[in-house]
Amino acid sequence: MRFVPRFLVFVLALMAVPPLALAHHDHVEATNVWSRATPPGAKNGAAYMILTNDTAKADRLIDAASDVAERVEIHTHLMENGVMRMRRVEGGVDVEPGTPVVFQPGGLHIMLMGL
Ligand SMILES: [Cu+2]
Repeated sequence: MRFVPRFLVFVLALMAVPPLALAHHDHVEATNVWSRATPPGAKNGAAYMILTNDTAKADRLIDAASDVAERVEIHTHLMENGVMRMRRVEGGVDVEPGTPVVFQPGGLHIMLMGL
C-alpha cells in the first residue's frame, strides 16, 4: 500500500493553464487551472482550479509557489461589515476525499503578487 502524505505542497506553474496534474501525487489532482490575463503593468493576479482528492485520506494544500510571482499566497474572500475582502488562508485548505475544492473568482484563489 502506498503512503499518502498528509500534507501536500503544491507548486503552481502558471504557464500550464490547461488541466495540470500533480506529478508526484497520483490521486490529488488540480484540474481546470486557469488565470485571467493581467493588464499591462499589473503587479498582482490570481489563479483558479479545482482540487480533487481520490484517496481514502484527507489531505491539505498548505502552500503554493510560482516562478512568475515574487510571492504566492492562498487567499479567500470574506464579508466584513458588508464589504468583501481578500484574506490569506492560515493553515491551508483541507481537501477531503470525494469533496472537490473549487478555487474561483469571489472565493478561494491562488494570489500571485509581484508578477
Ligand atoms: Cu487574493
